[in-house]
Amino acid sequence: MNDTIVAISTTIGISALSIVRLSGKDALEIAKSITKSTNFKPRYAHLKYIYNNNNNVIDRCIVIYFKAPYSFSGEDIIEFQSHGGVSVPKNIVNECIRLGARIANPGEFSKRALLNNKLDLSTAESISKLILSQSNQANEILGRLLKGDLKEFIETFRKNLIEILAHIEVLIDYAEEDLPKDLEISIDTKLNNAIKKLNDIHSHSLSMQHIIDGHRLVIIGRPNVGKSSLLNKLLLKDRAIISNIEGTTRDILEETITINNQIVKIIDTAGIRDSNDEIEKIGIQKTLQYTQDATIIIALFDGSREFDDQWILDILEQNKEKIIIAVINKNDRKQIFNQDKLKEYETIRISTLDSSVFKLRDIIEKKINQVSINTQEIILTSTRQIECIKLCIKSLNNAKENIYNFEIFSFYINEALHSLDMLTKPFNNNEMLDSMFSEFCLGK
Ligand SMILES: Nc1nc2c(ncn2[C@@H]2O[C@H](COP(=O)(O)OP(=O)(O)OP(=O)(O)O)[C@@H](O)[C@H]2O)c(=O)[nH]1
Ligand SMILES: [Mg+2]
Repeated sequence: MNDTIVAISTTIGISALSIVRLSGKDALEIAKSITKSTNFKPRYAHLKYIYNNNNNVIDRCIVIYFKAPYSFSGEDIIEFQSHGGVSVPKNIVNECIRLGARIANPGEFSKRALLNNKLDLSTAESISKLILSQSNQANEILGRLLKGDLKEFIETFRKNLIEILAHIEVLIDYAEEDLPKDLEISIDTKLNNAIKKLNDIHSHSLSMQHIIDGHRLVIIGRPNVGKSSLLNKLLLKDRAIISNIEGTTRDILEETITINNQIVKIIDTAGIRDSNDEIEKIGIQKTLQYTQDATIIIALFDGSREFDDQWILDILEQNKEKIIIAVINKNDRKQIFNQDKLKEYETIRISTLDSSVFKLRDIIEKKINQVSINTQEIILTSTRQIECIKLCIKSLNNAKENIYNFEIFSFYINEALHSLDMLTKPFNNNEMLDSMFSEFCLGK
């Protein structure tokens, strides 16, 4: 963290403006050197020429100096608001490097902000998701987290646990049979409420994951029913190989489309049948796995064949809580498929050879819109956060079972507090932080 880092924080391409960020102990000196000026008042917009090594002007831009520790990273930061395009911001970066800065790693500004206590871990994760978010709802949910709602919730929750610990300290002087009944009940109630609250956040987060990361729509069916043809038609491009040979798709194909401002990941799978082919068997296993993780299942049937799809109905039976749409394909041919078997599910007949697929798209849109979204509840945005909360719940449950054994009880409450701390506070595991921040984009 002793060196000075630089990166272009905006997308490289034709645009009116670009932002180059420089952070670290030499930031101000570098800025003075490439602007040939000494006068930088913190938090003021200065209009300056930028010079290269040959004394030629590269650009005229706004330069803002954020003096440490009052900056995003907690270090001295210089922000160059240059003209856009490719060469101007790149040249500014090159000049900074010539004067001693090095190019920043992805997420390195945020990592420094975290290590300088300018940002907590949960907010940093929200920012990274916010940058990737494509739907209005995701934007709203993540915006709340950006405000620090999760951090605030954790702090209050932490205080409550510490209060419980304090109560236990009082109880230590009592023999078990002399425990004041009301105190015991109050601790039990507090613990139950705490566990319930965390369980609610946990399940709400899982159910809202598709808003942040996109709905997962899986197409399942017997071989040859037209799954890959449907994928291509929904994508409006020839992505998957299609043939009348059964077992054409063996691996999972995943592509993303946007329906009504929401991300939908469409997953084409290997046809499900009894197969002796080892590779196909692995493909079928994967199909079952992907079906479990999906939020929407399209079960595809061939209308021009007799019903022979009991396997598919069994899978649907096991996934009843999901959005299921039964689609009978090849409607352009003579229909002999018995639709009665599907009466439990919303059913539509289509042909991937004509525009009826767009009616299916409308149904998908309607179903997505029906999913109720509560943007007011706090949610956890990463698997890491979910794991911390799961550990915390486990410790609290253990504490509850040991309410009469004060030492063990306080051990588990402390363990729960530690899991909460892991959610927001930096910890000494550089490798872990590096891998987390590497998922950020450059310049953030
Ligand atoms: N007549 C007709 N043929 C179709 C229709 N949809 C797909 N097909 C044909 O059905 C055959 C199988 O299509 P695919 O899309 O490869 O089927 P799949 O379900 O992906 O098959 P696997 O990958 O083997 O599981 C191809 O010959 C397609 O041209 C349709 O609506 N009408
Ligand atoms: Mg296929």
